[in-house]
Amino acid sequence: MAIAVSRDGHVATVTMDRPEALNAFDLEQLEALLAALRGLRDERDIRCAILTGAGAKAFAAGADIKRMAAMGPQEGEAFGRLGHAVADAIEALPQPVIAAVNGYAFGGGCELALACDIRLCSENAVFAQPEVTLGIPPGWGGTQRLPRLVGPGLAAELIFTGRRVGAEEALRIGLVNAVYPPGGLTDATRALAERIAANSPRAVRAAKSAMARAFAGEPKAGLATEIVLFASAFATEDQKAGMRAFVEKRKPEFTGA
Ligand code: DAK
Repeated sequence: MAIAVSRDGHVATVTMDRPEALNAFDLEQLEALLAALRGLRDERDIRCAILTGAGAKAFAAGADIKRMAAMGPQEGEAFGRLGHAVADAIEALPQPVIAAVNGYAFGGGCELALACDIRLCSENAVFAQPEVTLGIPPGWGGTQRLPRLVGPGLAAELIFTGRRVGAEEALRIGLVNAVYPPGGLTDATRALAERIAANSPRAVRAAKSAMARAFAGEPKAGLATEIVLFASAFATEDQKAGMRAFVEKRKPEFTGA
């Protein structure tokens, strides 16, 4: 199963479970994740959710580049809309969502972590928005959510270069709230979730709902623009060149076509 959901008391844990591809998202996995999130929405007994990745290496290495390599603009747009729907579903869950980032969080993986309310990570976590190195811009909300979290200048540097951010830097720039040894992340995340779950669920939901207003209005227009720009990248030679190079394990040469 690509997505596993477990429940313990008032806490649900959603695990992206495709470790052989570092939990990269294909269409089926995204659909399963969306269904799992929508299922939690109506569970009154669940007061806090945790999103994490299976295995010791990755939270999620982003969208499945091997699948995306062959996509044209229409498929690209559909895939992008599904990724947006998942990120929106995380944000729209009435319960708080904590990302437990246990390794690589690249591209769409980083963007899903950005859509969570709180991010904790292990010392081996690595974050990146490497899309431009693949011939596409970020497409699941990174252009809107990363600047809000770390500030526009730093977000611009990270998105325009695609450079990797380790756990220590992630903590310093406010990308994560705390860093734990790899063996300690699960317990620490669980403890935080339980602390939240011990509070009034009604009050916590109301607080989350009110805080979402900080993300209403203009940023929604930004997200819509992002989908259109992302989809048009799938009509370019650079997208083909970037993704083909990843699949063939070599460096791409971009012409701008
Ligand atoms: N997709 C598919 N397969 C992936 C993958 C990915 N994103 N990441 C890793 N894998 C696969 C590798 O190909 C490899 O498979 P095999 O060769 O064994 O068959 C296996 O997972 C293990 O990976 P590595 O051998 O590469 O492991 P390493 O430890 O050497 O390196 C790495 C780990 C995370 C540094 C490396 O795997 C890597 O650079 N992966 C790519 C990460 C990346 O660039 N992610 C961003 C993807 S772009 C959309 C909007 C947004 C998006 C999509 C659509 N629309 C609006 C249409 C999202 C875009 C992205 O997320």
